[in-house]
Amino acid sequence: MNVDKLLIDLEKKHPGELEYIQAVREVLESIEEVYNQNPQFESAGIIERLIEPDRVLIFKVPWVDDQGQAHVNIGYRVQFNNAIGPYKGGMRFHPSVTLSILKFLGFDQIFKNSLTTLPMGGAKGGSDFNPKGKSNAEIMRFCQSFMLEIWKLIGADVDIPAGDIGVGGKEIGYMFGMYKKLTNEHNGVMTGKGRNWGGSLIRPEATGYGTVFFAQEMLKTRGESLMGKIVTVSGFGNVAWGAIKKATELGARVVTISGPDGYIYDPDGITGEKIDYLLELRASNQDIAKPYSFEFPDSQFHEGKRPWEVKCDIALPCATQNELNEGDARMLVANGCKCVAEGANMPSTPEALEVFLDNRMLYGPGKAANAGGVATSGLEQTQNAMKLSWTAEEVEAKLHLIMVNIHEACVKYGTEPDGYVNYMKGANIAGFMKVANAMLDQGVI
Ligand code: NDP
Ligand code: 2IT
Repeated sequence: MNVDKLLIDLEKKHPGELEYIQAVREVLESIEEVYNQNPQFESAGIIERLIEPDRVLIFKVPWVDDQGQAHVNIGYRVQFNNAIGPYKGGMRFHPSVTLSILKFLGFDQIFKNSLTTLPMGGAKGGSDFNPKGKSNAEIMRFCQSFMLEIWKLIGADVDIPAGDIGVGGKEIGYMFGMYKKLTNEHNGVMTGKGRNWGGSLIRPEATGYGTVFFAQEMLKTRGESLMGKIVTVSGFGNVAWGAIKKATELGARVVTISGPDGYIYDPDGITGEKIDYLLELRASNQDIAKPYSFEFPDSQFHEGKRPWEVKCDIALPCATQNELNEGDARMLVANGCKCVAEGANMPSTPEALEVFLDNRMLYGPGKAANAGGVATSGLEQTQNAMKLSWTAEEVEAKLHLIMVNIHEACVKYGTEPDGYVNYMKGANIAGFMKVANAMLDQGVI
């Protein structure tokens, strides 16, 4: 494999798709050595076939607001690869959504889903629709219009969407309702469903819990734990919320959260009633950081800034892609941070990654550290197929085991001659090998 040539060709075919190229580059650079040791991959064109999505659906989503005004957004579903199982991945509703962002997310999802050990291929979808400030009726009409296009492409054994930024239980409910109406089938076609109609317990918390379990495993390799550690978290969405809950339960103190408007530093720790207050703000689609600082005066709001300047032992980026750059990474190192576990997808820029690796930090890349969300989606599918539901304890125990196993796979493939574990390389190689071998078995299709 010639990484430079592959990337030049890809950029020519897809000009301006920066996030997609960034995600592909990281994987190609990690797997180059093992790929070249397996000539059967080259002759079967595995990498050329893997870096292009199987198909992309792009469509118009017309909807009407509460004043009777019509609007149009763009909708997408990127079905990337289904070698090891049906297409699986979330939906993102955010004004920043582009095809490039959904292609990077769908591409990374292939390897993440492979790491979970469950039979799931990679996909992603979404829209540039902004749910912020919209009424429930507007969100419902949008979700229904969106589903009117994608229902033909998805199915419980074909492609199983779920949540991501801007898509939680409410949006899944509205989309599922329309799917049910169109097909007359009530099945596991989406995950993240309500707990009364097929949703798994622990799914809302699962990504954040899994990220903390992954951090716990990384810390163990250096004889450490979360007890007494200071943790900085970015975002305050589904992922950040779960991470804060679990980190606090394991004895750490979480001192930051953030939104696009800035971050909150709360030296006493973000726990209990403070979390309830944040959830209320989120449920009403409001910004969270500034109101929090008014409600809890011992905290400080840092407008327009990111939380990586705060001294911490562990950093958990849980907001969005490229939210932690080289300068932020250097600041974390200078402040004594030893461990970064990514709840978000690709939150660290390539330059930031270099800083983490050069400084021999415990660095858990998103496709390993946030795989607990999709893994629990997989567990939801299993419960749907078996037509039963597991208790919260059962689901959490399975999630925990999956995260421990993902950590082990990263150690197996990512340990360098001096003993340092490059989890990024380990995750990419472990995820890739399974998919590549499945593609070999299934012929050139
Ligand atoms: P949510 O919509 O619940 O939360 C997103 C959070 O990030 C919010 O706090 C939001 O702030 C903030 N945010 C969003 N966009 C930006 C931006 N451009 N700049 C700064 N802050 C921003 O999404 P999730 O918690 O589900 O997702 C967070 C990350 O985790 C994403 O990278 C997602 O891909 C990843 N992920 C999600 C999984 C899941 O199961 N949901 C699974 C694995 C990974 P505000 O609300 O104020 O806009
Ligand atoms: O990025 C992700 O792994 C998700 N948004 C969750 C995907 C899923 O299918 O649960």
